[in-house]
Amino acid sequence: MIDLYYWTTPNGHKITIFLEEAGLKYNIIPINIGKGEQFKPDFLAVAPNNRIPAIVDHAPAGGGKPISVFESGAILVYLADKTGKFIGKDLRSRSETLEWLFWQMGGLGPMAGQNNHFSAYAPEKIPYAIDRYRNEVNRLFGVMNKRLADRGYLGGDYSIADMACYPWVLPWERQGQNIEDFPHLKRWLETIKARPAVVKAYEWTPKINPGAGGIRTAEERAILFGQTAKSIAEATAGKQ
Ligand SMILES: N[C@@H](CCC(=O)N[C@@H](CS)C(=O)NCC(=O)O)C(=O)O
Repeated sequence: MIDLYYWTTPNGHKITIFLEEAGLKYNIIPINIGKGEQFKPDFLAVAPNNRIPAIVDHAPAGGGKPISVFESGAILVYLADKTGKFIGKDLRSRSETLEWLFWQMGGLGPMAGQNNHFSAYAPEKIPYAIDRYRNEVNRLFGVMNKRLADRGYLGGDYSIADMACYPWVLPWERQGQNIEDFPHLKRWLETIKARPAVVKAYEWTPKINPGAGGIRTAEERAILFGQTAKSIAEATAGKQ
């Protein structure tokens, strides 16, 4: 059994997609990041970065005590290695999967996150920041579109690289993009959207976070934005 510390956000969806695709048994532990549950000591013990997702594998390969993993990319690699699924098997194809996985982790995810922040959440609408990140996401969509022009998936066969990118492409409208400008990316998006495991992964959202749709209240904003080392230390102390 795998414990998944989860919230209904793109980085959370990556892992439910994998777990559903691989047919692994898992137990969801909701971490409501709008309520500050990411600062609870039990969670920080497995996820020192106070961000979801994280997992604890109670039956690691080779036995022994449970293994905890934080960072969605590390979790996907861990689970792919554990199951032998959704990652290239030989040196060349494994490297290809990892290349696109790390491309997501270092590029698409952070840029789309900032794009969302400055266009939807920043109290001050700063055109330079909005343009900067919307353009960068546009460029990255173009990179994927080109990559997908002559192949079905980003990193070889359907893999953890696709699972990592999909939740960030799905909200393309919110990202200020027009999917019609990226026909190969659109075909890839529709193909993945139709996968039964992906449908099941997204069914957690209404169950766990009914009315999900972003950060709504002043309290949520105060918890999520403007975190510093000091504010985290205070929030953590308050939870002990
Ligand atoms: N690089 C991290 C990013 C994780 C991340 O940003 N998680 C967000 C939700 S998508 C979170 O937990 N936010 C809580 C907070 O900002 O306090 C990963 O890929 O796991």
